[in-house]
Amino acid sequence: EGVLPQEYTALKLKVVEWAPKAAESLKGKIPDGVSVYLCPATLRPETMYGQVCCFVGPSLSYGVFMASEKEYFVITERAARNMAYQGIFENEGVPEKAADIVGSDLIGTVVHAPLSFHPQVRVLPMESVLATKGTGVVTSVPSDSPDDFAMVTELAKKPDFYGIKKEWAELEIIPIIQTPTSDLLAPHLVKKLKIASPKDAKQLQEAKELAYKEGFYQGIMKVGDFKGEKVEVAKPKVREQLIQNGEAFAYSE
Ligand code: A2H
Repeated sequence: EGVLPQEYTALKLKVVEWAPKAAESLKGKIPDGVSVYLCPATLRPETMYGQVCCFVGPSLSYGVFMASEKEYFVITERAARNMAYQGIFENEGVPEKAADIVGSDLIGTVVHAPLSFHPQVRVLPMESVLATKGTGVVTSVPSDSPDDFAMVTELAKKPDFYGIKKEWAELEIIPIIQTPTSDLLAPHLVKKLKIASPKDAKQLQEAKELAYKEGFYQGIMKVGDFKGEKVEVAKPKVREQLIQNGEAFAYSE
């Protein structure tokens, strides 16, 4: 972990339909009229137009925490403690947990992804999601994140192995940011560095650094309300818009 706090944008992906296992395990634990959200932490709010799915660690433990009377968040216990400390929850003190749920039971759940060209996306597995970072939930933007592109490619290749439907991992990847190299920077870099799977950690790290630098310093928005503006300029504006709309909140660690 670095010395400076990381300022994330935590997105609110509202659950539209629980996967059967999640529905079973949560039965009777969520009061009627409550909206439940998966809350991925991101450093790239300006890419949210390109969300195609939402990753959880299949073997990670999550809780369903009460943010307010009407809104519950699916996040790790660790993130819930941090959020409580940061005053994100309505109640003070120890966060109230309505239920426990393992990541694998969430796979297949349909969520609403704010700003995305694909308003409804599925929860899918990613082994490399860390319990020790962010909320343990990661929204997937394969156009601009090499990790995300490598993972959705892997999921579409072996849907049976991962216990998912192939089409859940095959939503169209739409260009969001134009850079001097490409308007689909992550797929471009994954191919160029010959990354064959999410296990190619070393090349993925390199791709991630290249994509982040080029996207941030040389990227131009191709879509959305800030189309034509530099990423550097658009990033805080998209973030503010999401927060104003109640679709995201500031989270740091
Ligand atoms: B980013 P940093 Cl388009 N485990 O969001 C693994 N990865 C996690 C995580 C966890 N528990 N929590 C967050 N992340 C990912 C978008 C994105 C991201 C794009 C491009 C690059 C990128 C869409 N996924 O991150 O270690 C989240 O993915 C590359 C740095 O705190 C989050 O932002 O610097 C980023 O890692 C936070 O990484």
